[in-house]
Amino acid sequence: NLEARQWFQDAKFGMFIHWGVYSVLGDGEWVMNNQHIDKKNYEKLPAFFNPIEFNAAEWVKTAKEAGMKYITITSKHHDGFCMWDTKLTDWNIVDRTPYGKDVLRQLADECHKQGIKLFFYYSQLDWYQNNYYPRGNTGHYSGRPEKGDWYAYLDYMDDQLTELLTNYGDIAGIWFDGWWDKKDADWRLDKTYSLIHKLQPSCLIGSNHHQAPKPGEDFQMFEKDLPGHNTTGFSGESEIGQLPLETCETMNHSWGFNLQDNNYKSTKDLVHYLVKAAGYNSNFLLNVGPMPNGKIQPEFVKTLGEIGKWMDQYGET
Ligand code: FUL
Repeated sequence: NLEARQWFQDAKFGMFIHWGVYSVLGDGEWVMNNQHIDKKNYEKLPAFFNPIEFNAAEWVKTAKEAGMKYITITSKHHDGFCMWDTKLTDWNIVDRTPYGKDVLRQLADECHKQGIKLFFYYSQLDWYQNNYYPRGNTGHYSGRPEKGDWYAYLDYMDDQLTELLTNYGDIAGIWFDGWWDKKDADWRLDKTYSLIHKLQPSCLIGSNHHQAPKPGEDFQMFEKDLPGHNTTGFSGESEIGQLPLETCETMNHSWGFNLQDNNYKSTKDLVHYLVKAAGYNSNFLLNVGPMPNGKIQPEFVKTLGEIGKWMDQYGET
């Protein structure tokens, strides 16, 4: 959808949100894999996830005041835990946590109310579902059985995307991640992508597969690098295509909440990056990893406020 791509092309600045039951441990969103936690032990985590201080209106306000035009939030990260009221698994926030509420619903309602666009990050890689089999390069400590039905997993994914694109109003895009875990698998991307465009024609599709754009995609992203650069080692195969561009970056060194990561980038550095990204004709998706209580940490809120002041003065509206 050309109009949607044009909007994205001009959006410039967005807020990335990594939030899930992993936030409880304060050790990033890869903690299940990095600490070799199996499913049985990881299943204890949702009981501790009770973000009673979560206030969607506040998050949206923080993003808008920073000059951001869209929000991209993890609906499901690699741990497979679903942050919405999915009917396809009980491995979700409503069925497993004391909080018991659908946070994507609250955020979607608030985004529509305050007039900011919402994207869903969706991890194709899944360390929880047994049908994510054969396994790829990660998730080998999960204690899952050595069997599973790959096409049943792909159906599960399509059915979840159908929920996300049916029950939450207009969704500006799906931000896929995790394809790289199994580069040689039959991901059936054509089927999934056309399903998305059928459900919501203006929903943009992007994938963090670190390659040239694939058919059906609407924008191209670069992880922690400006388009055409490869300081991280992720982007060696990321040939720049013809689509609108986006680069994502963290405010410290972590995506998910990390208790000990105090390596905060300065307001000046982040503004520089935003301007540089714009010079590459690319949007800048700047990440926050909210805490398990539902708040965005004060260090981030402060910096975002300062960026907002700069945007008020020098940014386009
Ligand atoms: C990566 C993921 O593995 C990270 O956890 C994070 O979500 C980042 C934005 O993309 O590929």
